[in-house]
Amino acid sequence: MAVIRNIVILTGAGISAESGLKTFRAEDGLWEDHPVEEVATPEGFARDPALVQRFYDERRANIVAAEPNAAHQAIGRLDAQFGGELLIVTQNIDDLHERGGARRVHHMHGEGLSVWCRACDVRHRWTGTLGDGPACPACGEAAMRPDIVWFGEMPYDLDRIFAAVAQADLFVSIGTSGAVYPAAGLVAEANRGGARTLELNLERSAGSHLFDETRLGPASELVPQWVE
Ligand code: BV8
Repeated sequence: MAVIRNIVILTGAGISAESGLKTFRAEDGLWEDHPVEEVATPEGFARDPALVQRFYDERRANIVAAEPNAAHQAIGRLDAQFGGELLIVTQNIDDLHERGGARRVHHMHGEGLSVWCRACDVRHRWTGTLGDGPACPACGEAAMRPDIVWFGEMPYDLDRIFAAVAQADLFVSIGTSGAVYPAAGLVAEANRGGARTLELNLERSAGSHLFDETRLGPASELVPQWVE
């Protein structure tokens, strides 16, 4: 077995499903409640900011009320024990990885508990609501938006993420449908870099054919089994 010095983990909504947070594409998915173009695009925000603020206010309240599950905790233990390079890239906007003990986490699509002032560009940790347009604590303007990467916006840390994937010995994808790019393109980058690729998911995803191995089941069972 080759020595594993460098691991990249990519997670999606499926890892937080057992913590009670909705995924996007299940039948009760978030997108069904609100058409994507209404709530997860800059155009939607410009058209109806109050609707979009309410949508993320609801998500923020759900995040605060949720608890990390056995999958988040297993990754937290891995982060504490693994002496090599580890990057946990999450598409999720919840903070359950951090509350599960993980430290080396990158939120490539932003964070539900972070808000961003469009007037002074300062970001703030925020667990309350934005629906009534509160003033920015830094500049006093009522110009705060969710610190979320919407469709058509540039994901965060892409250079750092692609560089880590290119160097990875092991790339593990957990709980994602592989529906959205550039996140869904990372496994192809990992294969190009010579990494071993493993998918842990409830069902086969759009990218399953690109993985060396796919294990099917709930993350709360598969992830602790893989970490131990
Ligand atoms: C961009 C934040 C320009 C919002 C999200 C080609 C290349 C580049 C871009 C594109 C391209 N083609 C199209 C595009 C545009 C677009 C895109 O990909 N569209 C899709 C619809 C075709 N991409 C973008 O706009 C991106 N930006 O392109 O900028 C650019 C790009 C590169 C370089 C230069 C410029 C930005 C996209 C980010 C949008 N924001 N989230 C919010 O959270 O409200 S996307 C959102 O959906 C997630 O963050 C995630 O990324 C994505 C997929 O969701 P998943 O997390 O996978 O969840 P899903 O419900 O789909 O699946 C859950 C899975 O879990 C399932 O497989 C299920 O079986 C499994 N599961 C369920 N329960 C469990 C489980 N598994 C284990 N255990 C369980 N218990």
